[in-house]
Amino acid sequence: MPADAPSPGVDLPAAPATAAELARIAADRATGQLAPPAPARLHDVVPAPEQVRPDPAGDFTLSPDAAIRVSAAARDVAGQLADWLRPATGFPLPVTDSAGPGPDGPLTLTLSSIAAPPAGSPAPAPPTDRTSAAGAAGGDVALGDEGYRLDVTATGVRITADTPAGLFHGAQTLRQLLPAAIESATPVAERWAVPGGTIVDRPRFAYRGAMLDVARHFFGVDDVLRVVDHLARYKLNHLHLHLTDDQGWRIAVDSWPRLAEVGGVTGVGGGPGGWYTPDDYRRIVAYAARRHVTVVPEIDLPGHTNAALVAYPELAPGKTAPPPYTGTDVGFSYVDPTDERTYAFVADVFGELAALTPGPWLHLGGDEAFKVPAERYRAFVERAQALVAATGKTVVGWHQLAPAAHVDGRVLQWWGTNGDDPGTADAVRRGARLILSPGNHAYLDMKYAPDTPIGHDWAGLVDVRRAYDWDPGTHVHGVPVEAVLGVEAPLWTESVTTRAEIEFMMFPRLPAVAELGWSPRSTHDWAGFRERLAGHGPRWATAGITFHPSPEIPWPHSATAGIPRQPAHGQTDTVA
Ligand code: TNX
Repeated sequence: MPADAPSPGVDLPAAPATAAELARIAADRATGQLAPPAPARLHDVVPAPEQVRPDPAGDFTLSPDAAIRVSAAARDVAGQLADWLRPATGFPLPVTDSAGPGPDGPLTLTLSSIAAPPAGSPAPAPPTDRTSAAGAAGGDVALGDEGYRLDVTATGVRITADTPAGLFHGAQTLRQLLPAAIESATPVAERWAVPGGTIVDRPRFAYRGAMLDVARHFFGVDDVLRVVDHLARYKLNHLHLHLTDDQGWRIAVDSWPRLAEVGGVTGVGGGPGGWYTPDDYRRIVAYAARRHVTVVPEIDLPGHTNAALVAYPELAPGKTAPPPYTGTDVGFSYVDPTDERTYAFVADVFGELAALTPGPWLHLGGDEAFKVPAERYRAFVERAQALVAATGKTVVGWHQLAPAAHVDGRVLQWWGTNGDDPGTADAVRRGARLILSPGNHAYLDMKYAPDTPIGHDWAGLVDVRRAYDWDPGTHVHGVPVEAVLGVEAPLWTESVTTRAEIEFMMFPRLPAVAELGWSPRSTHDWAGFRERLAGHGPRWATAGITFHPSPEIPWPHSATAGIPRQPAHGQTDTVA
């Protein structure tokens, strides 16, 4: 089979009754049909690391008496690593202080926050340079805020980084280098081998995120925490929560209590809705922070505000409450830009949100306010930007904010489908930075294929190749890579109602976008990516993560006959 031919994938049900059923069946079939995975190779990591130097003589096997030895600053990451490894191995994996007495034997995992090569180990040869001049200089690179170095030798594994975030990313890489059975929640008899060699790794972009729309359909705290775990696996470091929209207001605001109490009880399709209390929100923020993920809360203004108007008719242009909205149209609602009460509301809401949010960003929306004339819109968002800036946070907004005056640090989230966008390029010239979320590549709510049972197709179909094959550094004409803060994959939830459906739309596209955000451009290679990604299917299946068994990916499988398939991107659906 040529490298790019569609692979016989995992069986899909002929006619799924519901999307939830499809997701469940996909997960079951994936578990049943995936062949025992091949051992991980050092190059198999997603997102692709900056430098990889395999050393077959350095393979390491984790044994029952292994301990994780750490410096004080690395304790929390070590605790999380132990939590990932204990269930499947059944090993105790004590976390011990590297400064104190204790075993320093061959079966020790060491996390250290000091960027130095392992004591007593031979100086490693320069890693293969897959990317940059840094590698050619001998792998002696500054690891920065999020980078790490992973050394696997026959006698141990060491992760070094300058920061806990770097150690955490290194620990996630180590997790991927163990057999897929490491994802099991119960002990498995397995040889816990890690391929030998050295990885030196740093992100290409500082901002790597995903968005969850909790407004169209509400998702409880536990669902959000699980999404944080998904992000963290792939080194994404921002979770954007779309907290408000026409169909529901999802965050309690003390000074305007009806927003949640009245505006929060609806959702698309007439569901019960829901909202986060300040403690719920703090729980999400704290859980994310421990995984080095920053929460970016969005209050969408001036449009997408029907739920707020139901709660507070004084904010409505006609001063009468509209009926609650549970459909999926956009662009009809807006807060009254001519009333001073509206600006008090904006200041109060962002003031409370800023106080709850340790991260630097507040997202003020700005999209699809079709009923507000251009000049009024501009004046409104300029005041709203100033009110956000007055909280001490940095303004983020959809790229419709582009015509407004620049405020210090302003970031625009670009969701266009055509990179020819002079208005956005002009805003960048005036100082804005961009988060890239092109609808026809990064939108996780687009269907994979015509028969995907949930999702939209207004931006086209987004299969895995389309999610992967674009370059955030050159995507918008006239925007230099230096102005690109990073990438984000948004998941709008008009048609997404369950945790399984969230995962079905995220996997396997989320890792594709994650790789664009993290990996150096020189590693970009669809043929290699689909091979590396294939090995993650058994991991997700073992972890109970629902995924779309995309026919573009050569999943390990045992059954090859009689499997209905969809055409891969640019391919026919015949088997070579
Ligand atoms: C456009 S993308 C929207 C959302 C919808 C989405 C559906 C953006 C900033 N606005 O209101 O949910 O399309 O794909």
